[in-house]
Amino acid sequence: MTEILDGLRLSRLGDDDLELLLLVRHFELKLLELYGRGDLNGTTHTCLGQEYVPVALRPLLGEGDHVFSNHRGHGHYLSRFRDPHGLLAEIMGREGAVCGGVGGSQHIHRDRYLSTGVQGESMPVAAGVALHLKRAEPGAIACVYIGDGTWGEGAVYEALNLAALWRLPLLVVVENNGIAQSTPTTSQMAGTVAGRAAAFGIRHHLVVSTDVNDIRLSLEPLVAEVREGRPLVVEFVTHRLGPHSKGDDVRPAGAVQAARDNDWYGRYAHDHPEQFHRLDGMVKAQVQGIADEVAARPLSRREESCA
Ligand SMILES: Cc1ncc(C[n+]2csc(CCOP(=O)(O)OP(=O)(O)O)c2C)c(N)n1
Ligand SMILES: [Mg+2]
Repeated sequence: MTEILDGLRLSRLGDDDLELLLLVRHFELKLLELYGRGDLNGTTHTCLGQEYVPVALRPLLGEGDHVFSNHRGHGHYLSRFRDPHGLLAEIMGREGAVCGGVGGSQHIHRDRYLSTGVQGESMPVAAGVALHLKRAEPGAIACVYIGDGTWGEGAVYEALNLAALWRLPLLVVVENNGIAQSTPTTSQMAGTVAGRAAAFGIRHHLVVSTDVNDIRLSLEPLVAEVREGRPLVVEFVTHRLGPHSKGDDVRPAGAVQAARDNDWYGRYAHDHPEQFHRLDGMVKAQVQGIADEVAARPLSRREESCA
């Protein structure tokens, strides 16, 4: 999936959306910097290049909906809560951490948001929650983010089977960045995501655009139908701009260049320079301030409970 996504001009976003996109971008860049300096423990997977996916979905998901995220989940969390302080404190193990500092980058629980680093694990859980919502809170949905590589997990198919059979309000968002750690999708996936969804009679919608406004327009009616019990797989053709986690990028230079060419960040700067430059420096400085402030906090304590 290295071809150019869309050569079109990106439409202008409201300041609020652009600020959120930039927040996720600078948050992730800051994390790589902190890891590079040895200021963080454990691991992290950034969503650099993929920020627009949860930002586009943000207004389509309400507080009553559940979101299940994965190992590459910072953008999912920030799009839902706009809480860079709590997330960074969680990753740095500082006071004010969302889960008392025991979840780290990949395992966050807050209200109706849950992430896991175990690939595929969230699919049956999301299907179960969708069943509960269908019975107890009709109109609410469970949204689960998975990668292309996660389609190698059997649990995905058990969940799809029940979602179709029981007409569950389940929205599966696939961030197909063409690679799973170091394995290109073409080397591990027979057939297509669309074909696999079709095998269960589940609708599939392909998104190749990186234009947040366009994506929202196309998804709005489809998500409304999910609320009525029509499960849906939405597959984003996207690009992982950074390494799999921190320094482990084994892709050929051409693949990395294709990701850069498609990156919304440079394209938006080109298409809307005044707005971009007005907000980009501001958000970058905000993230720097947040990092300084959180790093100066005392260590989190285990008794700080998960929200
Ligand atoms: C069950 C399981 N197997 C292996 C891993 C190690 N692992 C973490 S991320 C990853 C690749 C995931 O690829 P994909 O689903 O395409 O998501 P992406 O990283 O590209 O966002 C692997 C193999 C894991 N976390 N869980
Ligand atoms: Mg992938």
